[in-house]
Amino acid sequence: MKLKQIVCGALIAIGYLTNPASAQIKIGVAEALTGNAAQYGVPIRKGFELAVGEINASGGVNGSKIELVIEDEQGKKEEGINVFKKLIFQDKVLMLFGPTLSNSAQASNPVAQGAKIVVFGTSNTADGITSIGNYVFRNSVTEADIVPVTLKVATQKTGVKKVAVLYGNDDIFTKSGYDNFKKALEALKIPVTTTETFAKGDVDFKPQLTKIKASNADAIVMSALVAEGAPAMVQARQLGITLPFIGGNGMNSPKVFDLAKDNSDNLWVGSPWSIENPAAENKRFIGAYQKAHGALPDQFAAQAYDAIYIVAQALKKTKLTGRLEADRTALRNALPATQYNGATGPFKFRQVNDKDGKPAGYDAVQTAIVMMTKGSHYVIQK
Ligand code: 1QQ
Repeated sequence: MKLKQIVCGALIAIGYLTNPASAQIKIGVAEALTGNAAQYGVPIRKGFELAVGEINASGGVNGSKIELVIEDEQGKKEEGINVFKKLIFQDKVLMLFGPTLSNSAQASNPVAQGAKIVVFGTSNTADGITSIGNYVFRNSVTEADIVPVTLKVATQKTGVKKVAVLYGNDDIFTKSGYDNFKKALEALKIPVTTTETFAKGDVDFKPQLTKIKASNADAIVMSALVAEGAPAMVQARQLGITLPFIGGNGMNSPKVFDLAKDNSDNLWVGSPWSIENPAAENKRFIGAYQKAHGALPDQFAAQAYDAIYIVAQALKKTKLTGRLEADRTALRNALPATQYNGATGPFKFRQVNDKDGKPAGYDAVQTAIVMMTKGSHYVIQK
């Protein structure tokens, strides 16, 4: 009896114990599990669950199991803010993963920064997300880092001399992709024949594509989410436009193959992750994912999977006390130095500045792989 009390008391004292009986580390997940952005959010969830399952099966982190508290933020800013508040203040999670879209992250991440709790994006690639503050992290490589590499390889390989640009002008991510493509095109001295825009939810891209066709471009640079980008590819082919598409993170999803089917070839993207990367860590991940979920993973699942392991590494070095505020800050302080070699290859963090030039959050440092779609596969282009 006495021993039992002592053991129980010790457990409460030594761990961040949301559930003293099993010593769990509660982590909040806010991702788009319904709506158009679920095309990214569902694989993200599966990647998290796979990694947590593996870690817990091998004894957890310093003896504590990880528990995910999962919420659907629906790819909407307001829902992002709502579920962040629920996870932070009601569920009292140690840290947060999410949200799926940069558009939502820009609205919800200030809530996490204000509450001094780590918010870790695994799929946000727009400029400015980690400048929100020093509790904001991501392992998704930014458009600013990937777009110049994709553009360089794609234009060199295809001999492209001038391009047309098509982008969504009402989303933080698609606008940021556009800004970065524009910069990279200027750096490579590639002229733009015409710049066309669309909005979220649009279904008819033929007016823009007709102008693009008449502009005599050699390729179409497109910053889009897959819900609009895939139908734009289909309609381009219907208009007899056979030009290469060069895209950003939004087009690096096998959903392109489901939506654009036979019209999905000749799309160029870049990412640190490729299903064709034969590294042992990646092969192990792909095999485990296939076994767990009965389907092949995508980049979004891979980044989510690695993110859990990055946090687990940091947690191993963190002395959790059971005092929520102190533990949230201790995890934040352990993260920046964490390095990891997982499914997406060698990874480390790089600190960025806020808009006043003061040190803020952390971006990913990783190497981009450029790929082109062929026969419903992303094929590495060396
Ligand atoms: C962002 C993205 C999307 C394409 C993926 C979820 O990169 O919103 O930042």
